Amino acid sequence: MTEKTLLMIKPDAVQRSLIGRIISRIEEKGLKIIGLKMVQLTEPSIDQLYDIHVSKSFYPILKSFINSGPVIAVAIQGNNAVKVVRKLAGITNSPDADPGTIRGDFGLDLTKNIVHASDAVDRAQYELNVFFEINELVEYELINETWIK
Ligand code: 3AN
Repeated sequence: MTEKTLLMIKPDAVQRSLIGRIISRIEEKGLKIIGLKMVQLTEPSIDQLYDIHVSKSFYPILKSFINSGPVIAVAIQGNNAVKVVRKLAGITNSPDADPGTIRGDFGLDLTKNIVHASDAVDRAQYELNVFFEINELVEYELINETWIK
């Protein structure tokens, strides 16, 4: 089923010049990028993005890390996009993430774990709304779409 999801490239990956390599993995998989922007998130928007974590003990560290520099928001569409992008990202704790995944290949830390990926369709919609106006998500066809699904 076609879904939309959000991948956020975190400040560590931006500073380490990994933006292009991470976006390439999305494109290579056959997923479609329907929105893309660099943002320095405000503190209220970090709280909005991570509303389910604001009361957790690790939240101050997470918030300060996300606030430490710009991030890239990537809006993605494709078959089972939520699950597929989570698999491409790898599991949360980078040292445990499998080689071949973004975190497994590029990360060594739990907080500085390179990317965030939405974990459900409704959550993706919520998180996309943190970054994008509805009219900033672009409807278009890729010429190779019929070869992918
Ligand atoms: P994911 O991004 O894989 O869905 P979540 O939503 O459980 O992971 O956690 C959001 C972010 O919070 C993680 N990407 C990680 O940076 C941070 N985080 C999660 N658990 C911890 C923890 N126990 N200690 C420090 N940071 C954490």
